[in-house]
Amino acid sequence: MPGPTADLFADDALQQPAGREQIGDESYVLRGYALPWIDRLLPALRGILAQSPFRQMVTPGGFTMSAALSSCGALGWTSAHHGYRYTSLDPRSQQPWPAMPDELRELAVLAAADAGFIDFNPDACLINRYVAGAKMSLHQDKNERRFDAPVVSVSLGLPAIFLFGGHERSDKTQKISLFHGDVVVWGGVDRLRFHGVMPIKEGLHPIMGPQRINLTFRTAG
Ligand code: MD3
Ligand code: FE
Repeated sequence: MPGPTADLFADDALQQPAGREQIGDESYVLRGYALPWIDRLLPALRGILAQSPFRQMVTPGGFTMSAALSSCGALGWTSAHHGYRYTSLDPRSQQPWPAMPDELRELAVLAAADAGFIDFNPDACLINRYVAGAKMSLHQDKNERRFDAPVVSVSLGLPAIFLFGGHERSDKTQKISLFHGDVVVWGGVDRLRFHGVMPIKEGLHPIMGPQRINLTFRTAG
């Protein structure tokens, strides 16, 4: 029987709390989850970037990454000719990375718990900045010391098409649109799946302007 009553009994309405989309066995998109936090997030983000500004990194293969990067928390991610790694000092300032602000940590911990990962204790938050045309090629995140902790990502600004692959680079990918305020949690069996971001389309976000900023919280050390 079609109509509104039938819709209530559709599979996804039965299995998913409102606004939560399952994209893998242990991965969820929490639509708009960060929106109530934005007014606290943006000043915190500004403070971090004043201390450790965005910079474009060069991959070990000699390519300049199109997304610019910063970090906060005890560990930050860097890339250079010798390879990728987490460091406790920002190589640019030779100072510790900015501390992870409580409101950022709280958002990530609550989102992880909502996706079933209790006791998430992130020690690194990578901050990626994409302008139009910037992308992130398909890769795995395996510089963290252990893989039992999830990764939590917060999307801000311009929309992106996220590519979610499998455990082999050649596995087919699903495309997932991510918008301002969306939070994604990946963990467990999905933690080492290949993923990437398609080139960002030109645009002007009313709050964030001509860019997308993505925060990813990890337990790296
Ligand atoms: C899925 N960033 O910084 S966030 C990255 O939107 C990165 O800036 C993308 O990939 C971005 O490494 C995607 C999400 C993400 C991070 C880690 C994952 C997705 C993941 C690990 C496993 C599976
Ligand atoms: Fe990644």
